[in-house]
Amino acid sequence: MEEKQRLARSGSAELDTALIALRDRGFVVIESVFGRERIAAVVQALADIDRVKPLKPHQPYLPLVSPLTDDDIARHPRLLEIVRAALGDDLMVGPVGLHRQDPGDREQSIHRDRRQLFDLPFALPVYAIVIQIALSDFTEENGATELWPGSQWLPEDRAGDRAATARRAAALPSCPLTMSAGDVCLRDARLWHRAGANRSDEPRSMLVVQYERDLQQSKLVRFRERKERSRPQKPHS
Ligand SMILES: O=C(O)CCC(=O)C(=O)O
Repeated sequence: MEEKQRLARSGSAELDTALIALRDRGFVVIESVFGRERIAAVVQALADIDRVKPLKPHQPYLPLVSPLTDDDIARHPRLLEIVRAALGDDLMVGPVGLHRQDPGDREQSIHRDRRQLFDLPFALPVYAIVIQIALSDFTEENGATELWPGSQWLPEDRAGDRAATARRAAALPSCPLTMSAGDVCLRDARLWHRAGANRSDEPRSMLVVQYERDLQQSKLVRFRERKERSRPQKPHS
């Protein structure tokens, strides 16, 4: 109901479409968020960092240097509008990271970045969103991420049982996340996905940023308030 109200209020066709796709398929692609020059500046910055200290293909924390720390990367207004509409305003943002599939890299195992919050027979709304900023074109040949649309709603396998996830995923349709450099994918962090095998001779790279509802903090604050109210008053001596 809350989400329907948000959709009705938003008044922007792009926002409405994005929220519906994020809810139903678990991901949405926004095209051409970044122009060629902006992507080239990011790629150059990564090459400069790499010369000083070689970057790992999966590097969750990149150094805090411009343009990686610039407002448009982790807090782009078009992306933030969607993230806020889906997660609310009480947000936490993670570091900017790098995911690279190098030539010859095999596909990953199918996984979720975040688990369902509870072991219940139904799923709760999205609580974390992963933003993938394509630094190169994503093709089936160079290892585009493979996604299982709708899998964000599926119950959990036992912790870490990726073989069980693979068996279930084999019976369900998947699609390659093909996109151009400068496009951005926002996906529910519970969506099943994996990096594809890179059969090309060029690396396939993206920046990754994660947003999530600040669930932990709001719980602690409410608990503290309740405790303080019920604490018995000490008699004055
Ligand atoms: O590189 C990709 O396409 C996905 C990477 C990923 O899912 C991961 O490393 O957790």
